[in-house]
Amino acid sequence: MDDFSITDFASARTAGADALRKRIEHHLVFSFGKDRNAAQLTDWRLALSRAIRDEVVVPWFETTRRVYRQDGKRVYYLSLEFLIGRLLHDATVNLGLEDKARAAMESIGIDYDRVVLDEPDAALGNGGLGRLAACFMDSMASIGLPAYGYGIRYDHGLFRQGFDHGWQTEEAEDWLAQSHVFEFERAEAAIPVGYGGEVVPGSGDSARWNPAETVIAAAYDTPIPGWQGKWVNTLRLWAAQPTRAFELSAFNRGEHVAAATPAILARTISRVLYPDDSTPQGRELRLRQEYFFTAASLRDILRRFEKQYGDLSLLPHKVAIQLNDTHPAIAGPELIRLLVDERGLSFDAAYDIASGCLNYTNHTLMPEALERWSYDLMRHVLPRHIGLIERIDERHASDCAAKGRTISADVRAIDHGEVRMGNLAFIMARRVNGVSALHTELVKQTVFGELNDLHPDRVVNETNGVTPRRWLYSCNPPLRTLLLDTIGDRWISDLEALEAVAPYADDAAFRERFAAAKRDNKRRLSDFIARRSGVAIDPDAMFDVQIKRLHEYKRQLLNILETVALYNEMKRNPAADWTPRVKMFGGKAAPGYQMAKLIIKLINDVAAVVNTDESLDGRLRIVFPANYNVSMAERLIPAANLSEQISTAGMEASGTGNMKFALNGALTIGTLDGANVEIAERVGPENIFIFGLNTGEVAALRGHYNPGEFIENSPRLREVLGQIETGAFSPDDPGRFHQLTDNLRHQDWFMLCADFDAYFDAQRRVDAAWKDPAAWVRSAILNTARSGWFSSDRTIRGYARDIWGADPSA
Ligand code: 26Q
Repeated sequence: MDDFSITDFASARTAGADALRKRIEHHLVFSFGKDRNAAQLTDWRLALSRAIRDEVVVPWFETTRRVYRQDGKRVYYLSLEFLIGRLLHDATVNLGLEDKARAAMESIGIDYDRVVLDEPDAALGNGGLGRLAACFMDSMASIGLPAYGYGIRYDHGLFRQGFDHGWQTEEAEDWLAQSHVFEFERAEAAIPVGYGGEVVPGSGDSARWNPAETVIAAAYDTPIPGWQGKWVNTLRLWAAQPTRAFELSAFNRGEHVAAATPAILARTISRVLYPDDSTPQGRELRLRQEYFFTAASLRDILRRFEKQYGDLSLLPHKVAIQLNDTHPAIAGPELIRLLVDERGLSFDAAYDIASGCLNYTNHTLMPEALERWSYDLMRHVLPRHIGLIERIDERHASDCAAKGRTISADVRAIDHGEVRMGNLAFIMARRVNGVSALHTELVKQTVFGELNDLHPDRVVNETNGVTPRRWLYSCNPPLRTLLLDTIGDRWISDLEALEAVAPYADDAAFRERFAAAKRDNKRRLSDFIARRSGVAIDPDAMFDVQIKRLHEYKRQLLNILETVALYNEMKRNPAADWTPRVKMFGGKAAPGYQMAKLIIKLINDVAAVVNTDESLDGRLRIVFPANYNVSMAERLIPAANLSEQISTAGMEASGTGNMKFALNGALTIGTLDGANVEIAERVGPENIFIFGLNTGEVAALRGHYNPGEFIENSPRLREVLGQIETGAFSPDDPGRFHQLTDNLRHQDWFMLCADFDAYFDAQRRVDAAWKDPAAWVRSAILNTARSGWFSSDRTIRGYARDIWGADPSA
């Protein structure tokens, strides 16, 4: 069939704002059944979103046809998290429809910006790993790579955070309440996924698995248009549904609840995103989630492959699968299972094919985040897979033996009654990558040291990046305009072109415009904070921002301790010329993570004291707006002057917030950790504030670390700990924070005490630098100019070249 004239539909991209307006009104009435006069803001948003979605469909079809014709390698990105945030503005911008959408909405009498802000965030992730997946989706479409994202369509994304007297509260998030207007339900693409049951040996290597239960994975597709809308990829998210077999007999007996129970249990699988809580509760559900989306995705991938090609040995030439951390690592045994049990291949042939397709990205070296499953749980939930994992382990051992290498228990996928997903992922991967240069070295030297020795070409580095479309063009209109005026628009699709603004750092007029753009953003943020938190802040103060998941290794605690020390100095010496600062915090603690929740309470308690202390003249403010998410990051980052990246060296795999801040002209105060190292190399030591122990020093100190010595030698730290311990910030409950302070005094795994003085001194260097506004702005401009390398377009080209062997078309 030809294009049945879909292209005859008037496209708003070629027609005027009028055509778009008509399409919006059409959707309001015919898609949502609303009368113009009764329509609320949300109705208009839904109608506009549908009109924008319409514009994606034709290029989406065209992309699909091109990919089919080009006959190249397809890339599949499997991730338990996609933290995509709001979609409407992103899609509008990428399609080049922003001006028309504004005009169309204005002619209707509605403010486009209000419409955009009405959209709830799709918070289908916890943090960096999920946001990276979202940036990658944008980049893969923008450089024209045939790619599919696969994940779970959670009913409830990451919880909504509130504060009750400074304590974190959690409420279910409900992003689907008003329907997800960008998606297309694909009822025909549903896939059954089995659990439990028994395994009957078959002929050769094959077996027949008779699962005890089956759930249906229902497909929902969200088109992802790249920059300028020329290429549109698909994000396919799976929702769990019961099989059609309705419990009719139970229902007819009047047992209505019993009849409904299996359906409820089936749907549980895609009910909620698991926060990184590392508690045993719900471990089985998490394993079921991992298998659910991995199994559905692999079947889908094979189906698409077999529609076009017959010969399964071609699979590694046509399919590259990226495992975003170990969460989909069951893909190894599952792909082998499909090839052996359902396609009749031998185990060895299947192993070779599967390990030619799979790749694994490691995002953390923290022992508690490395996934392990008990052997018994795995056997209970996935009885066929446990046997295959044993065979994978044996095959790997015998391959090593054949090369004259003996292996230790450390590299086994199964050991001590546990399945180690990191080793399984590594063994089955063609390539394994770290997410920054430093982290990649640590991957090779520490957790995967022996595996790296056995397979020295397997580990590669692909330093993370961020999409410039969302993290500069969309979130920072004043700076966008200045850049367009000054150096044109190449940077939007080739971020390293920002280098061309570096010479303007010495141009006083440009510096003034750069500073004005920052001030604009700060003023807008100040209004938002006043509305949200009721705290008045001075837009001319330094905005010092730490936004990220609450975690001990990220050391928000170090930041608040330093804030107290600064407060003490200001009180002791009120007449001094203190740099006015607003300390901003944002982030959620996993619901089961008591220490992290206590740190939130401490920050809020300190804020209550500092913000009401009149003697400071408002020169120090602490704000912690609740419910930090992608949309809040889009407000905070463009307004930041100082970016806090202060993890214990060796613990932050990369960081990506650090890149967003630098790109938007904030200076970093940070340790030599993760991608901070590479940021420092690029922006230059004079444009960044580095402090504290480095990775080698942390490792050397670890064996004989005694935080008491550091406390003893730091009068400031001693004073701060004493205040917290005697209830200076919690007079109603002086012992409230003893867990935090006891830990610092006697254990301090994250070495806050060791880094405290260096951090305090670095902050004073920051204060001093702020006193020379021209020099500060110069540094800020150079941060922007030299951050172009941190585009996720560059990262994705690296993956395509070094890992996937796939060709971008642009
Ligand atoms: C593991 C086991 C059981 C339950 C949950 C988990 C789990 C869930 C989420 C473990 C880790 C995560 C998320 C990790 C994450 O976001 N890592 C971040 O990834 C970014 C992208 O590479 C890096 O920039 C950050 O440094 C890293 O912390």
